[in-house]
Amino acid sequence: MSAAFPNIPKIQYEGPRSKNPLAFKHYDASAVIEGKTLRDHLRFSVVYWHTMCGQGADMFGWGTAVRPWEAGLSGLDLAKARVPVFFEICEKLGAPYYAFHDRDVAPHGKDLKQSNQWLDTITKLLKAQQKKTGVKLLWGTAQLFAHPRYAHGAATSCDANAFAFGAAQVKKALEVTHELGGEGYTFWGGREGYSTLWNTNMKRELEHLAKFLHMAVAYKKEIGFKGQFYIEPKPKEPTKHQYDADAAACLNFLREYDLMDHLKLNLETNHATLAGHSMHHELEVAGAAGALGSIDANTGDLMLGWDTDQFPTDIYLTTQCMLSILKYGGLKTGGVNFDAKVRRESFEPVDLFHAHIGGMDAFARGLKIAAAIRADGRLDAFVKNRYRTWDSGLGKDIEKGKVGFAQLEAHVLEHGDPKLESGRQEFLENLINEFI
Ligand code: XLS
Ligand code: NI
Ligand code: NI
Repeated sequence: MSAAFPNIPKIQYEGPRSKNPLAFKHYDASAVIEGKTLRDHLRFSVVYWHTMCGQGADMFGWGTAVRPWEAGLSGLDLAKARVPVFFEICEKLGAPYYAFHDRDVAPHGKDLKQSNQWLDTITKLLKAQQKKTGVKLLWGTAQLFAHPRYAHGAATSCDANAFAFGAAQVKKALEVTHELGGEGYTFWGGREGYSTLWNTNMKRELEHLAKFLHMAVAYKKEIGFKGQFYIEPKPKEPTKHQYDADAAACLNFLREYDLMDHLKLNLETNHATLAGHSMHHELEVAGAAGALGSIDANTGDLMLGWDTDQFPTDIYLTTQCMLSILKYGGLKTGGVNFDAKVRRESFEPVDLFHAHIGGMDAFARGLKIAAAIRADGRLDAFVKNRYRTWDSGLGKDIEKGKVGFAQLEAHVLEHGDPKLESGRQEFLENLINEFI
């Protein structure tokens, strides 16, 4: 098959002075920062769903995307035609990973059996392309939200038969992810939530979700899949309340149902925004709990209240992401996964390249800036100094559990008020701007 992008070369690093839109200005894959290449720090991943299946449709209009490789094709033939094109994109971008849902690589069949057969057909093609290009699978997942059978959710459906269908789909998706050497598997609760509490038994639904995940853990073990499981928080859309609302809610759920050892978090920027948090906050919540697994790198629009899945280009955002990621020891099995789509107005194939190049460069800059801030040391030193009363004497005794209220009262009676010090927010914001 001829290449889908004959006029687009392999994207090269040309440095910050380059004016070539099809070149990296900052992402020099083999450059080394803090002892690791940019390639290994960032572990970029391209998603199959937006990249190959996104047509630019929204609720007011049908698709705009012009995709020459799709002309005249549908069903399984279309699914087959997309595979080499997708890998050409990953290869030309030099992205080492990809991610997919079962039902975006292969179509829905008339029943589970046919869907599984079609998925097997495409899995063979994916495997061959992985081998040919060296692109690897970051994570797989099952699409448990598009089909009408999941109108009430999958693992949290009111109907045990829908739960069963979801389980069967995840079983197959796990097998395929394993077969393709996936380094992880993600659970995003597409419709695991409610639209109205009038018809919902929340406690029962949460218990079912936990059961579902425990079954997945058991099956993972059974087939010998060693990849990392992730849960991806999102507060709303499509339901008005999703049980996996944000990092803290996910951690609480994992702890309550004894799943902490089995899942880490896959955090998505736009979902953090919808939850009323910054991505930085979500990263710190997950990192502090030792559960920072992977990120879905995108961005929302603060003027819009839905998951716009835009490509990340904000250097403050990528700097914060990389500061937290470096602080918690870097991405291990996870990656910087572009769960992002080009705008409806950006309907040409080349826009897919501009979008990914921009995201990769933004993260490369974020990484360089974060590393420079760390090397400089002033930010860390400020924070360390801010907490110095905890490093010795009274603070240390409190942290060690050596004193109680009575001793603290005696301390106050002797020493009186604490001496107030400025938090220096503006000073620190200026300090960060030195690096950006
Ligand atoms: C949707 C989610 C989804 C997951 C994978 O908002 O971000 O794309 O990442 O199911
Ligand atoms: Ni996502
Ligand atoms: Ni999303």
